[in-house]
Amino acid sequence: MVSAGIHLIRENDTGTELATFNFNMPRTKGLKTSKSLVAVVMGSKSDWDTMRAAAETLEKFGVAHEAQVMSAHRTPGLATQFAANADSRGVEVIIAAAGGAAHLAGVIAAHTTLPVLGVPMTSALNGLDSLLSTVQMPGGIPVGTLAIGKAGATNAALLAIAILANSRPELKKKLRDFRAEQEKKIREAKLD
Ligand code: RP5
Repeated sequence: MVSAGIHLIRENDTGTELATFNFNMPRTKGLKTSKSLVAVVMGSKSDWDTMRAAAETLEKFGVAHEAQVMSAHRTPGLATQFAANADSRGVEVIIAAAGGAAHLAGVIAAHTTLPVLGVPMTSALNGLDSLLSTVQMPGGIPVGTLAIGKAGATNAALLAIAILANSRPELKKKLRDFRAEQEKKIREAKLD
């Protein structure tokens, strides 16, 4: 039996902290719902510097989310239990980040039919090992794999938002507005 606690990384006035909460009472961000629609998980607290880009993007769009540390290798029971319960808790998309022999996204995907978006972390091999470990899933259990590092973290959140936006017109509008603003900045970019 796995402990009922989960580890959460959360932001407060004094910075980032790692805390443990009851598994059935996830901390959420975003005001639209008390449930997390997106769960961001990562293999180590050392991944948070990169993965906070995913949380910040979800925050910007007002999407309720949670962030937790769990490892396919170091806490296999926790990862399995988390994945098996995510759907019934109301989570709709899982973002899973890991580095090195990066099995977390694949293990999570093995235990849920929710869409799982994998983000390879930079590593001793510049993230190439993480990328291949995450992306090369044998046919049958998909992991949608994003770019290595911060770009992947940001895009994983944007892709999660795009998935949620299919059934949420207000979110689709925010996504279109975001794209329009991004395009405007690039069109107006001035070089020295
Ligand atoms: C992976 O090993 C983690 O996802 C992290 O990217 C990497 C290194 O972890 P630490 O040794 O920093 O905890 O499981």
